[in-house]
Amino acid sequence: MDNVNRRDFIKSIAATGALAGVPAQAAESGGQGPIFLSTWKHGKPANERAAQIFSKGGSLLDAVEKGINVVEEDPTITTVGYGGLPNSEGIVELDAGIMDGTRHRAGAVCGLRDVKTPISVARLVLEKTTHTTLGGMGLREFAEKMGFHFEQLLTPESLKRWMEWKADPHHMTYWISPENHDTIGMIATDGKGHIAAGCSTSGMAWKIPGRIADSPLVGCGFYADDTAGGASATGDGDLMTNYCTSVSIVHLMARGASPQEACEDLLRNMVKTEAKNKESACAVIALNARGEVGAASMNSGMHLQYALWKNGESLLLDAKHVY
Ligand code: SD4
Repeated sequence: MDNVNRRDFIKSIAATGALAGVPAQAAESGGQGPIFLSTWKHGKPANERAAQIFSKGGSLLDAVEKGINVVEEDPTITTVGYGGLPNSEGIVELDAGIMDGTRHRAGAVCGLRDVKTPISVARLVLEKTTHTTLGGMGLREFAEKMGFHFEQLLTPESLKRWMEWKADPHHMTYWISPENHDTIGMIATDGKGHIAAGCSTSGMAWKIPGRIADSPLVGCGFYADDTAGGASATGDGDLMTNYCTSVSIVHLMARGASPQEACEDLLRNMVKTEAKNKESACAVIALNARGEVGAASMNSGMHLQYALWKNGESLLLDAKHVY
């Protein structure tokens, strides 16, 4: 049976219920192995850990969580977790979220202080509560109850950078415009039709305390749905939140777009609504259960590298820019 006929055949028996309980995309995937797709260079070790966890029998969510932990725990990465640059008061505030595309459920944490691994706290919001997103004092108490240790997240390097920023009389603030980026976003498929996604960030350096952007918001920084695929976003989250970036990409895929088409369409739509978005620092990645990958940045000023783990190979690739 050639590929097209095989797909039609699978669709037709799926429609009759003969494959009840098996996602149509799983049937179509041809049983390829797991795939891990992450943002930026640090996505490579994250994917490698995720693949290792999965190969040892961990779930897809375990893989995404533990993969993202690698980046969160690395003090040399100044945009995620421990060592992330702080807010304007010199306090590190972390955002993270994780979503299970099978249960269609997420867990997320906003502005978490003193815990190195916010994605793991988000995972427990998903697994241990009927809530989706926690923030404020209640989040701190939840993390404590779950056994997380509070520790100083500033490293000598991030403290030095904050003090330099603070001492500069002309320093940039978020009452004006943005600075750094490099969030970790990860999307995974098990090759059998299941999708999971996660995202973790320290947000924009020197942000106004309490600022929450796209990364911990379901449908903005991350989204996963077994029936269509998953997506994640990196860059100017204050802007992208207004476009519900990740869910918009997944909905485009649900209507038939490939992950690459969906990523590019989303970025083009942002420019259709507001021409100056062409200059913005926005980038997205997407994956469907057939193992097709998409990655794009808005313009050549934002050069997105993304990491792909597939068939035992761990690659770092350059995303296309739309403008
Ligand atoms: C934020 N979107 O807090 C995040 C930052 C980011 O790559 O993704 N940087 O706005």
